[in-house]
Amino acid sequence: MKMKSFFAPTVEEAIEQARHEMGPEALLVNSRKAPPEARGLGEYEVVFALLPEEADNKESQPPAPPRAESASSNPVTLELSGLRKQVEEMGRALTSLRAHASSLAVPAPEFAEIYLRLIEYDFSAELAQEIVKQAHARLDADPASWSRRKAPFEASSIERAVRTELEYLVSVDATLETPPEKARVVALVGPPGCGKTTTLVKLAVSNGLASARRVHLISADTRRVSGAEQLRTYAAIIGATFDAVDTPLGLQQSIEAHREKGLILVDTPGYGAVDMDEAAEWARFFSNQPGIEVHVVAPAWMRSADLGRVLDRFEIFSPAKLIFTRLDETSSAGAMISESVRTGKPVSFLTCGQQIPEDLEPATAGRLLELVFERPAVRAVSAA
Ligand SMILES: Nc1nc2c(ncn2[C@@H]2O[C@H](COP(=O)(O)OP(=O)(O)O)[C@@H](O)[C@H]2O)c(=O)[nH]1
Ligand SMILES: [Mg+2]
Repeated sequence: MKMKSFFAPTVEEAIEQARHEMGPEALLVNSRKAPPEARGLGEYEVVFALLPEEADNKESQPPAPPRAESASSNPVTLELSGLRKQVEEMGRALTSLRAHASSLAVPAPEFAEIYLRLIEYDFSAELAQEIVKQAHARLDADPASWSRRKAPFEASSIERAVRTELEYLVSVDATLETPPEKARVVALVGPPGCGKTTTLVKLAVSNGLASARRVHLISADTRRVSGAEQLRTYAAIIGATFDAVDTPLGLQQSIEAHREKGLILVDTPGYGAVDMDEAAEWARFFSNQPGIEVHVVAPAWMRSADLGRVLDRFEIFSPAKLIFTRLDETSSAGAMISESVRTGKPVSFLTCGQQIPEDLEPATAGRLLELVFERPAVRAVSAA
């Protein structure tokens, strides 16, 4: 069997290259984000295979004899014979694809398109495979499909089953109610510029002041000269009390002093990849405070792999939930869903613009799925 990888900026382009070079009989064996060491060649990798007899045939076929100039020069006859050849080629490709479906990343050939769509929307290859596998099992177990067991499932049924699977997988939790007799304390952590301070003020208004709940804001962002000042100004505008703190002890004292407030929101400095040593002291403190709920804030447009690295970096804070900002700058929810599933953390809030507090939404499965299913369809890509 001849196997070859093709790299390109999109899965479709990689498939086009493969088809061009290996011909219509070649089988799609796998598609995935290119591993980091091969990223220079293209963002996506597809692997195609030619089965032995096809590979052999291709190589050992004698050159076609010169065509006789007779009835075959008639344009209609030529067109018909061209079409017949195409149909035969498609039939051959389909037959071998069915026969070798078990070697594909999908449970049946008709699932290849939705699988590639999920990859295109930046779901991780592992999660896309799992979703497609479960959707297939769901359809297969449905008595309504038993009579048509031998026929391929229809695209609309596949999409419904994948949607159901995603609804089952997506986890959201936007509750910020005050526990009895205590304040609800929430801290936002994340990389610089991801929208922590803005989101914190949005939360203060929509989950606090709008429901007559008293709010206390704390900034631990004293690394930068103007870090805490931004939040102090917002606190004054929205009429919340405010403290700036330099140390975990200072934070603890500020929380204690405002226990009677319904909602205490803590802003933190943005830590880039090179700043994580500095983050260690705060991370230890937050990890040891079960009364403080930490949410990691990250932009929704991050690619799955980068988002994964950011979330892993902030794991030292023992975060409970994820907030995604800048939904207005992306149309893909694959990375958010993949990472929420991988880390086992629910998505709490989504933000979709700079307006305070309008551009904040409690996360819902429906909203995340909308981003997967109601964006313009990627051009149909079929493995057959
Ligand atoms: N387009 C867009 N911009 C946002 C969103 N959330 C925050 N921003 C902007 O991103 C910039 C950085 O936000 P900021 O809250 O200061 O980030 P921080 O450094 O994490 O505290 C500001 O200009 C915000 O107005 C959002 O959902 N969409
Ligand atoms: Mg900030």
